[in-house]
Amino acid sequence: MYDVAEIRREFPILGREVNGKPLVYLDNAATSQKPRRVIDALTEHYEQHNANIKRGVHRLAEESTAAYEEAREKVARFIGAADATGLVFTRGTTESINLVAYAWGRKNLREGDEIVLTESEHHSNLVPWQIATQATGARLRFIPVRDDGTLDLNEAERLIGPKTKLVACIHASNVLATVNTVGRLAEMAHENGALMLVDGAQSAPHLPVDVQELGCDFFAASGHKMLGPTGVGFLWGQPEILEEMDPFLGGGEMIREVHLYHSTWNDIPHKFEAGTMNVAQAIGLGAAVDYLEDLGMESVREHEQRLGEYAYRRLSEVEDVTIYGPEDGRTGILSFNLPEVHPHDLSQLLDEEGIAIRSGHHCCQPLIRRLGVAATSRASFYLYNTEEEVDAFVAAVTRAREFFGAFA
Ligand code: C6P
Repeated sequence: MYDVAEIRREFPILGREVNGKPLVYLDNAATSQKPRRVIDALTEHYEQHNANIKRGVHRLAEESTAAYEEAREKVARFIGAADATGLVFTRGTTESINLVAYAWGRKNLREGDEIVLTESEHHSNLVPWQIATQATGARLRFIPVRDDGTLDLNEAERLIGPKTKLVACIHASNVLATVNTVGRLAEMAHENGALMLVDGAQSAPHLPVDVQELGCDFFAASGHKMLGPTGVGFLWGQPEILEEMDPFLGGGEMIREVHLYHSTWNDIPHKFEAGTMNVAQAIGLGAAVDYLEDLGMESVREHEQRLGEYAYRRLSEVEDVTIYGPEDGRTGILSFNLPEVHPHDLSQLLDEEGIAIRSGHHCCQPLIRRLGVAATSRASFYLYNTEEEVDAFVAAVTRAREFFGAFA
């Protein structure tokens, strides 16, 4: 039984007030709040076990290393990986994609090769590929987004061909709330001998994910969006592909032997974990994954879908509102605009009522341009949000609409 009131009690921050009003936190696509269990895991690590990992043979080093490796196993299981050898801890989605763009891209891309992306990519799944293609002479192609916020798969069929070396796509959009059929794109990529990278920043926290079912070669996500601490995320890659890749960063622990003029590399995933990692944060992410698994990702998805549909319906009632993205199959994200209200002014006005939303281009400037606007307002829901919070949000938006409308 999914009990939101009980869930909310586990998130200390949800009990606070902002501007004298109960906090209504609707900026979950930017970062999620943290349950007591994750905060406790960090505290316990620092109070009881803290040591550098993979280096010492003393008790604390062994305990820290074991907890870190256990977190790796948990995250690998959470995304349906066959085992943890392909699971690399990073700082987050951005670093994970940069890792692939540098370590795989520089080795494998040549002039004439193509990387196929979509018009709806977050900057972190666009800029690294711009840098990689500029360095190698490969070029970028883009699958268009249709007016309803879904991908034009006919155009994808046309674009993905023998020159394609990699297809990279967001699983779920942080602006449009679309869930993309990345499994179909993976098939198209593989039919042409290309690899498939999935940006799971907005899917791993919200939907059941199985990398084997998706058929992708790389999957990237951020811990801080899925109840975990900031500073940690992961890249999962097919082990045999990771084996063939060059390292991304050089330094301690990613090596096997170091000589003055050359070095050899450690086994995966350690080859991609240079220097002291964010140990406590990885352990905290393990605790976050335990929490999500206890709730069940099917239940999380159902709750968010129900709440998202309710919010979509309620917000649609506001006069002249434009909501972006498809009507069906959405995640719990609502990007919208009101004719006389600048998104930043709306965010500020809502903040006065204790309601946190985001406004701007959401690090998706090409997509925002494609929508024909300069910015949008965005409310994003998570497993602890309620219908009462949706009502408070819609009431505040309605008041803002009337307030700004009076000056129009
Ligand atoms: N989107 C948002 O408010 P990092 O910063 O590495 O944890 O995640 C980057 C990222 C990559 N892909 C997608 C689809 C994302 O949504 C994000 C982060 C936040 O929408 C911050 S811009």
